Amino acid sequence: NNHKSDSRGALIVLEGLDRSGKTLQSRKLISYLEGLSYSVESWRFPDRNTGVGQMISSYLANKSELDDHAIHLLFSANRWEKRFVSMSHALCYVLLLQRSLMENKLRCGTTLIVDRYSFSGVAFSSAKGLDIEWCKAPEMGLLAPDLVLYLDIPPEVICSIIKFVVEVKAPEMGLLAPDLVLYLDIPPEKAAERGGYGGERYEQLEFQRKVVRSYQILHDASWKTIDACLPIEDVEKQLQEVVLDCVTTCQKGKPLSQLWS
Ligand code: Z5A
Repeated sequence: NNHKSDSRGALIVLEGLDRSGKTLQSRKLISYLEGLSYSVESWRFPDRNTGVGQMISSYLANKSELDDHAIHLLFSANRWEKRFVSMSHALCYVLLLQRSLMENKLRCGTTLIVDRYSFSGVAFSSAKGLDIEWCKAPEMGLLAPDLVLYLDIPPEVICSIIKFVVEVKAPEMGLLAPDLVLYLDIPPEKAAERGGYGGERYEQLEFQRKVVRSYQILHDASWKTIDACLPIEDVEKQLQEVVLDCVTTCQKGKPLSQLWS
């Protein structure tokens, strides 16, 4: 599927209230795209498998307490962790122009279906009363070093790397903006009727109503809203249509952009 040099995978995000069907529909989208022979991967936030993710998980399960600002920053850190490119050698790192794991995947032609992203971060924390601009800030661009040199290479190689880096354009530093945000729209009351609701910290009707209001503030014309109360197959069909369109556009070389830049 990856014929042109600037062809790439699409960054597709599913957002919505708890139990709106994001996980179910993410899985279905993955099977659908795989069936069409696209390279596709499923990501989700929070990623509970990392050290930061485990702290988040314990907080959500009411097993630990954290200041609202601190947990917001942990959710954000959980996304920044995905920028990390695990390389044992500085030369490889520099040759990849310090791209994040996410950017590398996209540029290698893999479409990412992401179950929740920065929009959840801002929607849930601002629903608690935190300032929305403060909530957006850690998603926009932490100061990152221009270059990290591992010290496991001979000095003469380091010199040639430094020369190389000075000559290449500085990479962008912020988190990537999705190519498509799919908002699975469901009234909080309906979501509460679905299986498994009520176990975690934020699964309370009154709070979920506030989250809806926060999502409404974040929502822009580029988002695609789907009625998540429709039968599963109908939601699936609508998602397939817009996702395929987006994947095709990205294959044609749509440039990547930074979130809220
Ligand atoms: N959070 C945050 O505060 N800051 C952040 O930065 C991030 C997240 C990223 C955990 O997220 C919490 O973290 C979340 C936001 C906050 N808190 N809340 N509330 P999570 O993603 O790990 O967990 P979740 O949102 O609670 O996901 P979920 O429970 O897995 O919901 P879902 O993925 O949207 O739904 P589902 O599992 O696909 O479906 C739920 C049920 O509904 C299931 O039985 C389905 O079969 C059924 N279903 C789905 N679609 C339909 C339709 N169309 N009709 C009927 N039944 C359906």
